[in-house]
Amino acid sequence: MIPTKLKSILILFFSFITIVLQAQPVDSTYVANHYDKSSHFIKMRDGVKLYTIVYTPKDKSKTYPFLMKRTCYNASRSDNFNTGRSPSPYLVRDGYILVYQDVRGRYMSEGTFDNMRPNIPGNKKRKKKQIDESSDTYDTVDWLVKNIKGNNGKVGIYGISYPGFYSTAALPDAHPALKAASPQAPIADFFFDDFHHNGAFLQSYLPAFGVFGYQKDSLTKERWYSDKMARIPFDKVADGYDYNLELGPLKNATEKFHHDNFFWEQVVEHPNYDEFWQKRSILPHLKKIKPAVLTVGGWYDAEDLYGPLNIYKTIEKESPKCNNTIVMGPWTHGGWSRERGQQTVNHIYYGDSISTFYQKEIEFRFFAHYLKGEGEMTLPEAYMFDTGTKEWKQFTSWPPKEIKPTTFYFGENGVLSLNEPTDTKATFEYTSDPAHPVPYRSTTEGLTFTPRMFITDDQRHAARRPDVVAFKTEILEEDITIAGEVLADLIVSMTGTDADFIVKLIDVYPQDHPNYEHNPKNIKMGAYQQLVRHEVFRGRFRNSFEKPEPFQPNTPTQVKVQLQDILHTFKKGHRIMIQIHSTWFPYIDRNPQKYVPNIYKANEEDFVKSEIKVHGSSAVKAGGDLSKYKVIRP
Ligand code: PG9
Repeated sequence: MIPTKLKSILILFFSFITIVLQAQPVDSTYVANHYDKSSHFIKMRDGVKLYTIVYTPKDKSKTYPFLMKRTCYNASRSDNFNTGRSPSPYLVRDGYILVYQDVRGRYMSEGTFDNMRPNIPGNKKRKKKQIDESSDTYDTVDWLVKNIKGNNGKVGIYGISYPGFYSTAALPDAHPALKAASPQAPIADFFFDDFHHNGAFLQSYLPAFGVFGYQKDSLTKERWYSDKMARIPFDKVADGYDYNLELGPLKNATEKFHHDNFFWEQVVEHPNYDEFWQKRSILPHLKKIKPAVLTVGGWYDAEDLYGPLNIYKTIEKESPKCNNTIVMGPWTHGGWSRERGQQTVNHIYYGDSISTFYQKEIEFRFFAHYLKGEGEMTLPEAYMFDTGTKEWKQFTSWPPKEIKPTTFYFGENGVLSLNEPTDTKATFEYTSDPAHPVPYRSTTEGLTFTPRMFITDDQRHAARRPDVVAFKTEILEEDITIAGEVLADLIVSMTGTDADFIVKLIDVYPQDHPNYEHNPKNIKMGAYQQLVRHEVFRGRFRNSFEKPEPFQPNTPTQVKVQLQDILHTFKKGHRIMIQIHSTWFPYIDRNPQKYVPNIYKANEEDFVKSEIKVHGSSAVKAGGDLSKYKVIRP
């Protein structure tokens, strides 16, 4: 009989050993001891050579599948293992042939770079030496399986963010050896992902254009962005709100930062969803997909949330025979690739070792099954984390068919009601002034490369402004879970001829809510108004993203704002809040509110105040599959 005290010590010891073995990061020493590194210039069908790094396991007693990442962020940086830019420690330790490739026109590869290079449908490209990311992946896979010794003839591709797009672009007309793909936080369409949301420009992305707007300009193995980034005074600006307001209209940014940037010029010259953007969306090409697909995203990903949700849904609809799974967890952009122990977003705590769970129990099993034939494939259709109850849930479909939409109505005195209002003639008014825009952060923030931590911010700073209308439910007497899409079906009118509409879904904590245990900034959680989901819609695109239209002054007009999906339980004792306003700065650029053909070229005098009304017949539909609500999409 083991004495209790000794038993506790033994349990503690073996738990520690388990944690150490599990979490043991993979560093360059491990890689050097277990893998041989080689580099190659692989010739594509048009003769362009792409720089490709290959790590093959030293243990030659068996064959291995490939795990490949194609990137515009410098393949050589991926050498730096354990930084989230390489496969998880579990995959590296299990043994794969690891491949990293600079995409065409980037770093060590030849050719010309093109953002979200348009896919050329059909696999006849070979004969005409036509190229796209699908054909470059096909030619790379073909070369790898024929030239790298010790492979088992199967290839997996993965990548986060832009590499997530390249993982998705590999799917149309995929090489037969490509058996599994994991697009993670993938970009699907630059008019709805990253720096555009429904036609509005995310001014908080302004610096990021320094990375994507130059060809081989000083892009070196050591530095992943161009010298032009030095134009952005990151270290000299403490308050991004004031700095961007003083910058004035976006045309000043062109002169100040991006006058020689080919991508910025393309953004400025294509303010509408024209053929330039449409042909760069990967969604129309996700038909007859053969590889298994594991799409991964973060509910708090401020960069690419549209991408994972819409890639999964499009494959589900257009390629019903594809083994297609989606995972959405409580992460910011790419957060699942890093394990910090406590999973927090800002100061909201979601649990411990959530990334490890995903890496070991989901991603590892996906690749082992499809590339090594190991283990049963028992992953659910949708593995989704409820950001309210803070637990994983599994669904047989996403959006879940079993969840019926809940409709909220805007009532008098800011009441958000489940009951249709009797007086739909009520209006809720505010004066929107581009010279005094609603701050998007509740704290002061400098210049950002991309927006990130605002996504769970307290929204009380906005709720108290006269240019924000806020509606909230009574204190909930029971939990309400919203799972799926959210649509704000607004009826609005204005004195101006253009406007943006920001819609926010907010979880209002009770006054006596305890503070979180893991809360380094010592944020008080009583009465906190936590942002759950937001979206911005540039009203000129209400009937078509390709053909914008001005508003007729003082004329009630419908504007449908689709917010990206959520899985959030609003707990008993909390309230649900909706906020609506028309500026959110510098997260998004300011709408002049006087209709101009191209806001990127607007002048200071174009910016005018506007008296805006939200009409009582507006409503928000939340949860389930709202596809039957005909949101105007191209
Ligand atoms: N989706 C991310 C991004 C794209 C464009 C500009 C800035 C960021 C990314 O690829 O990291």
